[in-house]
Amino acid sequence: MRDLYTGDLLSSLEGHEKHPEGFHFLPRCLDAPKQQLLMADVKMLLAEAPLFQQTMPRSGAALSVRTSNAGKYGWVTNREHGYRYQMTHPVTRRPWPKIPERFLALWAELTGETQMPNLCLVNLYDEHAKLGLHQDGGESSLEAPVLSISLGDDAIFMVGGFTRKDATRQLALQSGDVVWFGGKSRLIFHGLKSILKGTSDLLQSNGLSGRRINLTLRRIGIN
Ligand code: MD3
Ligand code: FE
Repeated sequence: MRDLYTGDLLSSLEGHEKHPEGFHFLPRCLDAPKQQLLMADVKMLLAEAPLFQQTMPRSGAALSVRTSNAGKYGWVTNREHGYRYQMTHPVTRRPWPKIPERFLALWAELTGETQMPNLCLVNLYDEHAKLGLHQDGGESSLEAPVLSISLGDDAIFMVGGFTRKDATRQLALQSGDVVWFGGKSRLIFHGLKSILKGTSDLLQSNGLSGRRINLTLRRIGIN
């Protein structure tokens, strides 16, 4: 692991236009009609697997985002059991719904991967929601990329380096933006600083409370 913290990847993070190796930012990748189709899928998904409140390991503090999942696995956390992947919804105890076909088609088209993701995390942010600087779980397969779709209000995202202390730069994510990244860039610290309330009415016009939805597709390997 150590070698991931050194080398030219870090210096490549310093320029504002530059992104880390393996990091692809596709601004306005999805037009308004495509965003509406994705929202229709999200609504069906949430009807089957309602949003729930996650809590942090140990402290039990509530995350400000509400969450659901689709796919074979879901990412869940609570005070008692900490972060984990599990095959059932913690409230309904049912298996997660299938990942909508449209999400899979985007994954294949944009990443060129032939193997499909088995986890789709749905994060819903209200106007005050934030996500502190963190590194995504390194236990999942690092060969597969991660693809993230932003819908709704603009957000100020923070992209750091390979240690918590590294400087962060800000990336504005708008509705229809896609970020996908693989390789070492999977281990970069990142977080969500703020939601720019009222920059989109995509959620409201679809009858959803909250300001922004992020869909994250991953393929995790659980042995
Ligand atoms: C990683 N969610 O749930 S990942 C998470 O907007 C999470 O809800 C983000 O981080 C969200 O763990 C979406 C999008 C993303 C964007 C840029 C990154 C992840 C990144 C840059 C470096 C590393
Ligand atoms: Fe993350």
